[in-house]
Amino acid sequence: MKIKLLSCTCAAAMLLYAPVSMGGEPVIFVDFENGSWRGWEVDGKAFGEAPAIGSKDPRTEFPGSRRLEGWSGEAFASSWNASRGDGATGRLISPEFKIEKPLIAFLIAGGRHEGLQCINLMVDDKVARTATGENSDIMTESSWDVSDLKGKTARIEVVDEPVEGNSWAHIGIDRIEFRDK
Ligand SMILES: [Ca+2]
Repeated sequence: MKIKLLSCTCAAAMLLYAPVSMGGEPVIFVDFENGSWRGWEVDGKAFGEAPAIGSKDPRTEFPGSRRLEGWSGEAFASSWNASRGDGATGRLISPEFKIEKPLIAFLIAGGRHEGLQCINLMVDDKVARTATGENSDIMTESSWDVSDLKGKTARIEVVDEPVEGNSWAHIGIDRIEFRDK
């Protein structure tokens, strides 16, 4: 009887604890680990037929022995094009989602070209948040506070548009997730 009571107490405690724990965990929106653009709309040639996979993918190698680094897992989005380099352009458009958590975090690398080489949060077909790389090929984490957009339907666009001179005209993105903090 004592044991039974104990197990009931534990079960009750877990039931109370579990929703809090799960509610606080980051939700991965996309990490590209399935190796496809499934669910995403892909325009142009820059991002290729599928996400880049691993350090041997030609989309990690830039002139002057520079390499893309810092992605999460194996696969990631890179607009450096193996044959056209910085000259290729294109856009990745995510499926729609509802904003439920106050932060959207992601890994980003590439050029600092506002509106041209960027990741955008689109709400009501307008750019609600945007971010660029820092002229670096090392992916670093960035995030948007979207607490004021809770309940809105949104999508994410990863943009590679022409840049004069083709300097730093590429972007890398990985692991977009929704977080509480
Ligand atoms: Ca990844």
